[in-house]
Amino acid sequence: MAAPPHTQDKLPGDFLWGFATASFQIEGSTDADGRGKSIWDDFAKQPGKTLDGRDGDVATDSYRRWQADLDLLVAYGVRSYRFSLAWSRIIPLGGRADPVNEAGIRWYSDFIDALLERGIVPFVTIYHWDLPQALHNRYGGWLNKDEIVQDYVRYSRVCFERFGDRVKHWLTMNEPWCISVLGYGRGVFAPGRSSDRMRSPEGDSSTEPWIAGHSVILAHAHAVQLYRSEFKAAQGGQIGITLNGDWALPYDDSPQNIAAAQHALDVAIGWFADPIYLGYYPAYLHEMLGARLPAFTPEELAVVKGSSDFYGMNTYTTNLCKAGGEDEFQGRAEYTFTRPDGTQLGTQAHCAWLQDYPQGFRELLNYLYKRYRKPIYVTENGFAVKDENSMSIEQALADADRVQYFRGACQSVLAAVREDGVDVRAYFAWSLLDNFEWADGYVTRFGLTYVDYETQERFPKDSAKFVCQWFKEHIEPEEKEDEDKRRDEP
Ligand code: GBH
Repeated sequence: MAAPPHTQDKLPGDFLWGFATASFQIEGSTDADGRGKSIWDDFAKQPGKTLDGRDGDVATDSYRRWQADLDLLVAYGVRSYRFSLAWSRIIPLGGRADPVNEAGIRWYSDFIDALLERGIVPFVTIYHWDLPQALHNRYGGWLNKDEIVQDYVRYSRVCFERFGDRVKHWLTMNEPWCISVLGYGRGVFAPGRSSDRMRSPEGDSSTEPWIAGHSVILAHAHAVQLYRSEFKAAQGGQIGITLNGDWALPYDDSPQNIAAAQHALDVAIGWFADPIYLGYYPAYLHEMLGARLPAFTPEELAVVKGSSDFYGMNTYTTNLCKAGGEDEFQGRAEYTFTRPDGTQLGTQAHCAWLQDYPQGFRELLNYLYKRYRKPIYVTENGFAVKDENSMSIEQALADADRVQYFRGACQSVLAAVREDGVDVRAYFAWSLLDNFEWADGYVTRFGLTYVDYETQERFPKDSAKFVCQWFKEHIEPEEKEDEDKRRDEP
């Protein structure tokens, strides 16, 4: 596609921007309208699984307060909203022979209509970690490739059939690394399996995460194959996967630390991106895991390779990487934010794993575009201000560190597009609202909108105002033709 003439300081007129959320983190109403249980329902209730001991039963009450969320999106003037579907609302027991739940389907269908009526493009994640509990109980969920692939494909079929006339942007999976490593390796996320007997009564962290990851890749790929063969011609949408991945910098310029940074990327990103975009697991994964790495059959590989129309990118930070670590999930690199001279890489967030380093975001955009050659959709990016949860609401709304984070991030996107020639087409800030932050409970707040959990009232933070203003100023006016086209869309 020939690039239209443009100004250096603006993004193309069709650039999509907005905010992202995920079903279990916001919906609450876990018993409403025939929803089945997900693996997060009871996991969060077990002692010690969340920082504050709280669960997702209410969250931001968005299943009931969807109108308030919609009003926010309209007030913010977003072009798009990324949210996820709860499998257990659509097929309560999850499996391919289990009944679909019309009430759950209706809720999402109405919500999609409401977005479209307001000119907001729905960007839909099919799976953001809330596996139906019944599938875990029946056959071990992601550990059972043959079963889960068929069940996931059937679930995806229902989504395409029921929403695909209106949804033109699909994400199959959110962050397979997190599903695999945090759910089946470190055991900090549901279903909480690991070799750590203090944490989990069962599990094998040396094999299960790699097995789970393999299933996730195959389920994704088969759902994409289904979309392309039966739905794409009529519905005309795009479908892909979204991967988490942070930039990796060598701690210093020693050869072993330079190698460590590449190994970190090979496991954080290449584990999934290399098979999906290039058609093979990274050599380093074979080297590190040997026979523990599941193998694709040639037939499977034919489905996996090329199974994403774009690169969906969730990114938050940059890690300095040192060789000599033990953690296979980081490619045996040790991560730090402290430079050799003792200074910090950037501003520290509330969670230990996150510092603000916008240069790293720009470098990662370049790395991914060069390596995988796909248009990039940034589907998550965000920051949790330190101690925000213990501030007064007024203090929390003045979230200067988060404003600073998004200023850097937005400038990195613009520079990557206009100066480096990277094809970035969308940007979603995580998150529309403070919400259930998984193992952190409600302690860590990622929202650009503050949620008062006593009243469920929503208050825009300074960062929300900043991001909205920035995109209003930095997107070229759409050509007349495009506007007409958009209005004609269903
Ligand atoms: C995203 O993951 C999620 O998609 C989203 O649901 C979540 O709310 C958001 O981040 C904010 O956390 O120290 O072992 O726990 C981001 C990628 C990768 C970031 C794992 C946290 C910590 C590993 N995540 N990382 S661990």
